[in-house]
Parts: sequence; structure tokens; C-alpha cells
Amino acid sequence: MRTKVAIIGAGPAGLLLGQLLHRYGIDNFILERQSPDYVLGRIRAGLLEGGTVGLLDQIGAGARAHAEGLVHEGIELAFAGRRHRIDMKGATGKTVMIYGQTEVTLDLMNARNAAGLTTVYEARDVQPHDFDGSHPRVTWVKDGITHTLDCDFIAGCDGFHGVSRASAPASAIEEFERVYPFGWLGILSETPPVSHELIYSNHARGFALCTMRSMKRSRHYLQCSLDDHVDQWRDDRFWDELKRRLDQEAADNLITGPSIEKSIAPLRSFVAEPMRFGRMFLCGDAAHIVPPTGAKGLNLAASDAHYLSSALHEFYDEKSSAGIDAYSAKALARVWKAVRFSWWMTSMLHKFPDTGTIGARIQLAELDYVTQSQAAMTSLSENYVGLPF
Ligand code: RFL
Ligand code: PHB
Repeated sequence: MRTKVAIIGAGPAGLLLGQLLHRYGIDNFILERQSPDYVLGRIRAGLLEGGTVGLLDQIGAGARAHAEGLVHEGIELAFAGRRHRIDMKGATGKTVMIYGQTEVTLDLMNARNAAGLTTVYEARDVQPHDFDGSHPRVTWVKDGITHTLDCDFIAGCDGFHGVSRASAPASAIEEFERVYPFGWLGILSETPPVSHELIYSNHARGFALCTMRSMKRSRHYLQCSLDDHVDQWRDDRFWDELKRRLDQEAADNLITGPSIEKSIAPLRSFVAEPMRFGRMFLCGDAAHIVPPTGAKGLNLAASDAHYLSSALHEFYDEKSSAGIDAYSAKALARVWKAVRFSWWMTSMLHKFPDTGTIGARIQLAELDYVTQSQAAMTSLSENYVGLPF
């Protein structure tokens, strides 16, 4: 078997890259360890930058997002018992969209099926080989049989725990990491959102976020201890704790109901440099992780896929290596700005075990500044709606 680009991983990065390459007429093949249902079942991101929606439009997969997604023009920051709105559209002229990662993934899978492109799900022992030479290949096992795919390039879109980054020589990678001393406990419920925009709350008991998937379905997060287990968080405990971390009006408006999903995610900032090893490129969470406070993970996966598809288009169309040579530096320049923004939002909004009362007062001063200064609001908004790519 042979293809131009072998893509490892059918998450948002791999599926979007596949469609962007297809639009340029570049043949590609995806290998995914899990089943389609498993991939679709992961409740993760909910917020898309305008640029990400634009990429879905470019590949003809944006119709349902425009019909069902919720366009948001601002967010609210809650602290010291009050909520303050940041008018992002007023500050930048841009908006963001609430549209779940599960829906994005489904739209991308449907586009891939409609284009007749190959995806092998439940591929075991996927392994990239010989990407330091001119004839890379990928092997995997399916139904007990080992398969080989020859290719020009390998795209490692297999997430933080994937095989691609792990296959690059350790001496060629520099890793940067911060693990935060807390996690996010998230629940999904068939209840209307508290407010029509997202509420990010800084509270002495810990951070809380009220977000949504639709006007009938809410997604809420609470900062929790890394030792916590979902079994310790019955629904009524979750709702009680959320109410305590919100301002009075939001707490009064909160409609509770049974959770449909409940999970705990650790928070981490991580970057692997470079994002290219010979004929293998890393894309999305395979190369970098950000804490979800800035809503950047999926959006970075999308901008990486954009940079990489443009670079490969230049390679095939213009017979020029300039694009692929510049990919890592170009992608990392945007990644580091999102890493900085996500770290900053996380630092401003969470309760840190080791910064004491002075840390808490500095956070309040910063939140006061960010919600009073037009310059600060514009800076937050510019990053939140997504820096250009
Ligand atoms: P994914 O989604 O992890 O997909 C990688 C795919 O690769 C497969 N795979 C392999 N396949 C073959 N062989 C192997 N050896 C393989 N190893 C792994 C996996 O099965 C999987 O299908 O990475 P990708 O595509 O880079 O996408 C990244 C995003 O999923 C991630 O950044 C976001 O979910 C982060 N995130 C958010 N991002 C946003 O932009 N906005 C948000 O509002 C937002 N909220 C969130 C989030 C992540 C969260 N959690 C749980 C980490 C909220 C949360 C709670
Ligand atoms: C979500 O809707 O799941 C979401 C939104 C914004 C964030 C994180 C998660 O910052």
C-alpha cells in the first residue's frame, strides 16, 4: 500500500488535516487506534475560534456548525461576588462559537466518508519507521495481520500519549512542561445554561466555569484536587459546590439535573520542540498541551493542520521545500502565544495551594484591572477569539 501522507490519529487534528490535504488533491490515509464510537464519545472542547470555523468552511464541513453552533460575542469574569462582562466583539470585531468537539469530529468523519478517503479504525501497534530517510513507512496490526503503508510523509496527529512523538529520537527533542497542582471536574447535563455567555469564576473555594453545548445542554467545570475521584462527586455535591463558587444571581439562576457525563482532567502546559523530524511532522496535542482555561487546545490543532497542509501543498504543487522547512517554527510561534495565554488565564483564575493570601489578592487586583482597562480587555479578547494564522 502507498499514499502521499500517512496520518496517525483520527482526532480533530488528523481528520482536519486529511480534509485540507484532500482539498489540495493530496492523497492521505488515516490510522486510528480506537473505534469511531470511542473517538466520538470523548467530551472535550466546546469553543471554536472564528479561524477554526473558517477552516471547516474551507473543506465544506461547516454547514451544521453554522446552523447549530452558538455565536458568542463576550464572556463574563466573576470574582469578589460580582460578574463583569468582556465585550470581545466590541474589542476585536470577532466572535467565537460554541460547538462541541464531538460535533466537529462527526462533521469531519462524514466529510471524509463522503470523499471516499481511507481510515483504518482499531489499528493496533501503529508504528512510524524510517522518517529520517526518504522512504518512510507506517506499520500496524489489524485482525492479527501486519500491514505496511509506504508514504512520502508521516503526520503524527495522535495526541499527547501517541506513538509519533515517542518514536522521535529523544536527543532531537526539547520538552517544556508545567503540571498544575489541580484538575478540572466536568459534568454534562440536560439543563439550560446559567447565562447566555460563559462565566469564568475566581473563588476562594476554587475556580468554576459555566459553559454549554446548546441552549438545552450545559457543561460545567470545577477546579478539584488531583486526588479526587469522580465517585466522590455525586451530582448533588457538584451542584452545591458550583453554587457556592458563583455570584448570587448566577447561583439563583442555576438549574440542576442529573449528569450525563462526569470526568476529571489534569491540567498541564507542555510543548515539544521541534514539530518536525525528517519526514515526520507533529500536529495538535501530539506536540503541545495547554490547560483548558483559554479554550485553545482544539483551536491549536486546527491551526497546525492549516500550516502543515499549506506546507505540503507548496511541496507538491511548487516542488518547493520552503513550506515544510518553515512548518515547525511557524506553528510553534502561534503555539507559544496560546501556551502563554492559557497559562495566564489559569494563573489568574485558579486557587493555588502555594501562593497564599498575597497570591489571592494579586489575582483580584489583576481581575479588577482586566475588567476596567480597555487595553487589558482588548488584549484578553484578541487572544481569546484567536490570534491570526
Ligand atoms: P486527540 O483529540 O487526542 O486525538 C488523537 C487521536 O489519536 C489517536 N491515537 C492513536 N492512533 C493510532 N495509533 C496510536 N498509537 C495512537 N495514539 C493515539 C487517539 O485515539 C485519538 O483519536 O488530539 P488532537 O487531534 O490533536 O486534538 C486535540 C484536542 O482534542 C484537544 O486539544 C482539546 O480537546 C483540548 N480542549 C479544548 N480545546 C479547545 O480548543 N477549546 C476548548 O474549549 C477545550 N476544552 C479541552 C477542553 C480538553 C479537555 N480535556 C479533557 C483534556 C476541555 C477539556 C476538559
Ligand atoms: C467547554 O465548553 O467545554 C469549554 C469552554 C471554554 C473553556 C474550556 C471548556 O475555556
